Amino acid sequence: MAPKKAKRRAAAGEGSSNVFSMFEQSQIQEYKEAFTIIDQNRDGIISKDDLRDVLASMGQLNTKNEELEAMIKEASGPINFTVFLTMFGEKLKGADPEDVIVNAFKVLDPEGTGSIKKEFLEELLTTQCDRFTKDEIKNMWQAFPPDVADPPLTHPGPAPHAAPPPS
Ligand SMILES: [Ca+2]
Repeated sequence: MAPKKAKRRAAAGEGSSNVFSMFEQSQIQEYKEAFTIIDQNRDGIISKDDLRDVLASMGQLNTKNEELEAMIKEASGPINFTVFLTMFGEKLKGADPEDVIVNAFKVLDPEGTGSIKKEFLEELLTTQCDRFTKDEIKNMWQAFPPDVADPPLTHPGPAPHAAPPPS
């Protein structure tokens, strides 16, 4: 972690310090949907309990407390939507993206198998809160094609295609 970097970011962001200005409206909508899925009790804050409930609702009942805490500790305070978006914004700017991606990955891979099943992700997205429609799922896989090999989605380390998004 690099608190100094975060401060510099805030200073450099003069005039564009609003995190919402970093994203397209459509991206914000997508993050909002993800946030709503994770915020199980709909109080506008993602807590450890929310994460645990998301996983429990998928039948993953044995997520370690430390793993949940590691996720929550990514933020400096309560994770409301703005903080959630800021976390993604900072990652997109290149600050510690690997750690965050790996941590997010671990939440979706609680057994530490090193892969996320396409079916698991689909089930999560279509059964929770603001459910994805079949079309939305289709669009998602078009945007982020799952590996056709088994296991479908893996984290082998920095991926060659992990280029920064065009700005
Ligand atoms: Ca909540």
